[in-house]
Amino acid sequence: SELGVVLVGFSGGQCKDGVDAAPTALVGAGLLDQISDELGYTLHGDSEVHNYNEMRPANDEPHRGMKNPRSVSAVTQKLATQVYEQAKEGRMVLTLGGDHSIAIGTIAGSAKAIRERYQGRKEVAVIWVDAHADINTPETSDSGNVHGMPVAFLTGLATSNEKDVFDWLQDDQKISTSKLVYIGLRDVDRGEKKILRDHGIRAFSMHDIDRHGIGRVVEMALAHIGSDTPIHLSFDVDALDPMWAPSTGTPVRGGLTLREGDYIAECVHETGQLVAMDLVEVNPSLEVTGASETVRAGVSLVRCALGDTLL
Ligand code: DIR
Ligand code: MN
Ligand code: MN
Ligand code: MN
Repeated sequence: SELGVVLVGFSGGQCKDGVDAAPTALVGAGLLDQISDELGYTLHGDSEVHNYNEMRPANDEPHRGMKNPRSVSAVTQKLATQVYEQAKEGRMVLTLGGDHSIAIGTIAGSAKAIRERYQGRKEVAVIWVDAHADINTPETSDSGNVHGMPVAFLTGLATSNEKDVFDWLQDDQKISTSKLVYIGLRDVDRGEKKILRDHGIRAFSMHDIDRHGIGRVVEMALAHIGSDTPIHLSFDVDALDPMWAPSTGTPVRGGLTLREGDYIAECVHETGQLVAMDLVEVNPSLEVTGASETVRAGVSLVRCALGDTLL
């Protein structure tokens, strides 16, 4: 089958350098070669990493508390087009980030392409695997980092009319809160908890995984989405416990094992509904020990989502 590849060297959605080097590290670890040679995909799109940190406009003062708002807006607007162009060819799309702010673009691209593919009869669903909910509005955010806000913009819970600050995001690029499901949450801000509650958003925390086991949680998450809905899987590597993914900007203890992460990806693949995947927040420069533990985990997650089988 056909796979559109988007390689995003970008770190402007948060404050730590190095997350922009992840696509190069993942490709260097052989991920794309494995996807074509072992998993049999025909690759389209990027063969080189785009340095999106260079897109920074001259004036990028904070807006409503958001840091680098125009940079993130410009990058995600470009990504929305890139992902859309791949998806409209009927290809699955793999995006390697970069920080999680890039999902504003990738999911916008998927949402539009899927609406067009099914003439408005289907909407893309999103499975957001993360320690964090990333659903702060600019007003609820304590950090001002846009990587904590992508879901708010994508669902329309946050909007902007400011020129060059997400004013490009159209209704046909957005998703509905009823088609969103979280897995792995364990560090959710107070304002985010209220948003999740007020909008009845389906979320499986680490507590739910402890109670029901990963098998049942994935089953419930997929049941919520339904069997006829295309799925965009947005996987933040910090969903994994720092034991398996130490090199990430905001590690939180008590996370998924690598096997649990792989299991989620395998199950999403098995549905046959996967249309796009993001892998984000791998930061090779934060590696403490074991030079490529987090990169290896990332390679494994993507392979599983693309149909690598054990037997
Ligand atoms: C926090 C951290 N909720 C924020 N978010 C992170 O900045 O809004 N997301 N690290 O991955
Ligand atoms: Mn390109
Ligand atoms: Mn996170
Ligand atoms: Mn995230």
